[in-house]
Amino acid sequence: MALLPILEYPDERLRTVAKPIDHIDDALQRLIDDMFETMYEAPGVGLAATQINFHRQLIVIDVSEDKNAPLVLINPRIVETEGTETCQEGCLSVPGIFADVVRAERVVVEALDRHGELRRIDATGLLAVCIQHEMDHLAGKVFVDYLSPLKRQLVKRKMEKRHRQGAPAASASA
Ligand code: GNR
Ligand code: NI
Repeated sequence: MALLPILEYPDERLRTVAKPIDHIDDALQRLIDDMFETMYEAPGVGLAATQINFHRQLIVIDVSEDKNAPLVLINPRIVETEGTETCQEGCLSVPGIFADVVRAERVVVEALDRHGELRRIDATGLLAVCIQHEMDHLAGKVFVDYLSPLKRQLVKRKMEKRHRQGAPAASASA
């Protein structure tokens, strides 16, 4: 197992649109394990492959209290949404920044699990928020894209200053 470096905003590689995964092999299983290790260590409740500079449709999530409910989503597709909800979000690629984002309150998602089995997940609460946040990453989007241009500029300056000062990647400053 290994900890993977997490790309930080405004890194242009976070804008890459992920391609579907066409076969699940041993190398992918190892990558999934490394993504979980990286996510748990951060700590975070989700991690999209985009954030570790792997541009395929792969997400790991665990929103459980005890960190014992790992969820793998390969080639996820939202098949139903309902309502809206505002949640304060953070992101491992934008450490130390938190802001309200409006998203669907409920999403139904179809995705392959790590064994290639098609799963249907009916999500509300933090899981629904997290799935939408991670699927945005796969589409090259970051949650600060939902902020006003002024606030986003402020976040960009903060992050660039942080990088100039040589902050280690993925170390939260909150
Ligand atoms: O760890 C995370 N917490 C979180 C909190 C509110 C809304 C979304 C998230 S996802 C984030 C991890 C991350 O950056 N995933 O891409
Ligand atoms: Ni994120």
